[in-house]
Amino acid sequence: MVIANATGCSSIYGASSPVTAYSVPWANSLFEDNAEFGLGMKIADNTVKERIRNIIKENLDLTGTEYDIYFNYLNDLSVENAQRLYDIIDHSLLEELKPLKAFIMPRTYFLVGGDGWAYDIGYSGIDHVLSTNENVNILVLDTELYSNTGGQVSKSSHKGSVSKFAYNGKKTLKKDLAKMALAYPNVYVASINLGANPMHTLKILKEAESYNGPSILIAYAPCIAHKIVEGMKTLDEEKKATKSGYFPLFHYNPEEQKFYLDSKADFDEYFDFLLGEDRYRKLKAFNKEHYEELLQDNKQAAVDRYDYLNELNYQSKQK
Ligand SMILES: Cc1ncc(C[n+]2csc(CCOP(=O)(O)OP(=O)(O)O)c2C)c(N)n1
Repeated sequence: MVIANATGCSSIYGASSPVTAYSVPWANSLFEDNAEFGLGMKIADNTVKERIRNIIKENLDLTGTEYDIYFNYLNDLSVENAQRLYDIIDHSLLEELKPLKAFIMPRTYFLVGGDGWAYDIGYSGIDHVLSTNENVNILVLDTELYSNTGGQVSKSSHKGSVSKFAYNGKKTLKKDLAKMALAYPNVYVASINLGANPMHTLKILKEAESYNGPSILIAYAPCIAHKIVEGMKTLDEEKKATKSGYFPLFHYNPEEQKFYLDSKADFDEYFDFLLGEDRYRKLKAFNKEHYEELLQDNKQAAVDRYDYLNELNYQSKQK
């Protein structure tokens, strides 16, 4: 596995040199081009793998008793076939292959970053990656604001949320990134939330990783800038976000061309969830005139979103 990380909390807290939370090859480029950065890594890997295949094809007659190992690698780049080749490469007669040893195994690419990256500044790169058929996985850690620079409003922020540059509450609705990604029939799209459903998160991560094409996973992520009234009990807060219908779980698998809505929603708990965080609770003080209307619109958008997801789920079942 290789990670391309956009600048943000995942890179700053996750990899503050000389310590790093990442135990896999990891690199950070810029906030504005992380999708392109990760796609470039994948294309470079494809190119070297193509060279490996060409070397093998041209020299199959030199492989002797190990012919099957080379031949199987050409036919199917599974982990098992790659491992067999990897294990014998040090004594291979194909000298040209030896310097390419590190590229023999298949690799999983994850392009990771926040919503400031994915919804805003780096969106055109994300869109480009989704338009290709490359096997890369995009993981969006959705805090619904620019966390690492202190909590500025982003296109992912909800209507009525208070943040920097939106002290009176955001005037417009949250951008529906999943809906935009669903416009590409070849893209695996999912909404996940660890605290709400850990097994679902795990299943989706595995399924997206094994899908041979682009995937985008939008993961709910509580943030210190949300000012959760009960403190940073993040797993509890995640649970509430999904249970109240604020952050529904779903996935679309292009292999089956099926959409699944994976969570229920109890909208009676919606305002309890909102008012459990100062980013919504403080709106009354900052915007006496419009706070009720903004928060009502926020809830209505959640109800409409859930209805839309439910409809997709229903249509999928009819197929
Ligand atoms: C082009 C550019 N603009 C601004 C910055 C400063 N900057 C670094 S991290 C960041 C916020 C990242 O927010 P987000 O993508 O939502 O990630 P989070 O910190 O929430 O995980 C900003 C604005 C930058 N690095 N590059």
